[in-house]
Amino acid sequence: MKMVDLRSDTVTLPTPAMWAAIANAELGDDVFGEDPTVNRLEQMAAERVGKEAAVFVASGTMGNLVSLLTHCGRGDEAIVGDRSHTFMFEQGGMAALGGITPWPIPNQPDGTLRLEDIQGAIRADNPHFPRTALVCLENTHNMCGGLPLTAEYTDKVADLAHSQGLKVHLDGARVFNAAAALGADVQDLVRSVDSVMFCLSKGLCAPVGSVVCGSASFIAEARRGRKVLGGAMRQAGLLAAPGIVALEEMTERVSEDHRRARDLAAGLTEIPGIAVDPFATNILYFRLDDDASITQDEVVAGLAERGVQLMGRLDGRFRAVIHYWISDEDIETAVAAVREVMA
Ligand code: TLP
Repeated sequence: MKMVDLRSDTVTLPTPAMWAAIANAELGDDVFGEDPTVNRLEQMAAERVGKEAAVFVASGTMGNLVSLLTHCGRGDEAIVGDRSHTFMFEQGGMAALGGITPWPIPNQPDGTLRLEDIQGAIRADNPHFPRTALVCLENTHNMCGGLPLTAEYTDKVADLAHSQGLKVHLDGARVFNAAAALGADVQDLVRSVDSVMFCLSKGLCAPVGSVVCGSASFIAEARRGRKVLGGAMRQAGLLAAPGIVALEEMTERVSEDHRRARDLAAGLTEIPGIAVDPFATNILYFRLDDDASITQDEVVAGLAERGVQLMGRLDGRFRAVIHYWISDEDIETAVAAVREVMA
């Protein structure tokens, strides 16, 4: 049985163009700075988001950690959303490996942090307190409906942070989805942040890797962070080559995924007992009505039996993520499967 895998856009396999790029990649030792394919990817990535420089890293988690280690010293504090990936799903790496204290403040349902909450979390200069060094944002926001943050909102946060001597890091794992959903230029979405990490291996369909972008001096320091984490790879052009295809061919097409997410939402909304959360990109959350006579686990298992995989979140929601390998027919299969399970 063909599985319709809606668990995540991380499950995407390379496209034929990516396989060809892997087979033909020109390679060298990237630790000597001699892998031409990695160098090209880094240059393209920096230009694409409008920053001076970029460094290729193994994963989004590594990219966020390298960025945090670069912005913050031991004992510094980083203001993060309480539903952010960095806070919830990265093993507390900033604290465990960097001695950085996270200060989680509430993510609003749209993924934003209130400016008043950020202001309230910035520490006074007092020897009792850690020093606040950084504010982290996430765009699109994974746990908050996959919703995008606008350039104007990001600018406001950056103005506030910069006025108090703090830096801003953006977890832009899916920032190209944000750009497509808002009809915005990705450069505007990241223009005011000091660093941005984006993933090649999610909606952009590459098999491995993320990129951290920022000023030349920031990236030079981030390379040291990547090295100490064991993330400096050798002939990494094998991995960078499909990343180049991702940047060249895949950033615009994510709006097709968003259209399929709307189709899925339209189908699910018709099914009694299902409520769909607000959404705008390739991530769609839905939930069972409060009086449902079926459990979350039963729904997930029933769908799997019908060839549809998705995630049941701890908070009772279901998450379906649309990606390159999901077709219109797959959306129909998914809607039909949910209808059957709910019946
Ligand atoms: N998110 C994954 C899982 O960790 C849940 C997913 O399936 O959505 N930032 C954001 C916003 C992310 O969603 C993720 C991955 C990461 C960072 C980490 O990226 P990787 O998995 O490459 O380390």
